[in-house]
Amino acid sequence: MNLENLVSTDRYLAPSRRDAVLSRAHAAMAAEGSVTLENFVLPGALAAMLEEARAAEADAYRRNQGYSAYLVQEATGSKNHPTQRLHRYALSAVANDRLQPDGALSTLYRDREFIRFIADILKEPQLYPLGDPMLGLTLTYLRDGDEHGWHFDANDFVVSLLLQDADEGGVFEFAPFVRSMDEPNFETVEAIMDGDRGPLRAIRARPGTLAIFAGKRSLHRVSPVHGDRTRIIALFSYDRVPDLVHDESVHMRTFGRTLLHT
Ligand SMILES: O=C(O)CCC(=O)C(=O)O
Ligand SMILES: [Fe+2]
Repeated sequence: MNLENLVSTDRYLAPSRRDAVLSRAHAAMAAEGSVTLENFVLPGALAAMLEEARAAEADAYRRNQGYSAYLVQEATGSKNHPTQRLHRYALSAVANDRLQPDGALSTLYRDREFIRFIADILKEPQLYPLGDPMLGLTLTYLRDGDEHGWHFDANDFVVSLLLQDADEGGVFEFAPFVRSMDEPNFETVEAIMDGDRGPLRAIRARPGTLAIFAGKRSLHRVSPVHGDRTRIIALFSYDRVPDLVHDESVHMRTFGRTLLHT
């Protein structure tokens, strides 16, 4: 299995297209912190990925809990402060150690030309797949009534690939660059948490869309899913250094198990 069998190289990666794709991506990243590439994955590969995701679903770890949108060390203020509020995470997740190492998802995640393309979109000199056997490539499932509440990401960026959309809801909503690392802009964040939709953009992606999102500065969520069809998305993590492995506490929180107790 090589990249030509997995993604639309004609549209995105061919030498005649690549430069134009990258300039559009750079403009979108600068304006909104987000790039979406529709029909990135070819229909046959998408079907194979979805089959793999469905096969792993029974093994998914379910969470239904309130979390702060912020990291623990960012907490400040009193009870109703944006850093103290809890937002509902009702979702199930599968780690890459439950997926086939030679399957379509893992093959794409590790493909050098694909990683080079992502690095070029992000203007990063080098990116590497994680050494983490659980958190490099994960799948998230949102069923009827589930949601992925408001948060900022700890990582600078994430690459996602929607495999199946929900009947209703499951929309990715975000406030582009609502904060910087110097200016937390709590007033706007609080207004959004209280229901102000003014600063928000929404992406209702179609399956096969690749999205690259810089989520550290942009508050975001996945709105509640309704209906029989589960929203299934693959999340690819990369880092600037090779072989990154996250702490046990992150494995425990995301999958309810550690590397030693799988
Ligand atoms: O499911 C999505 O579209 C986004 C997921 C997300 O925000 C995250 O995993 O941090
Ligand atoms: Fe996120």
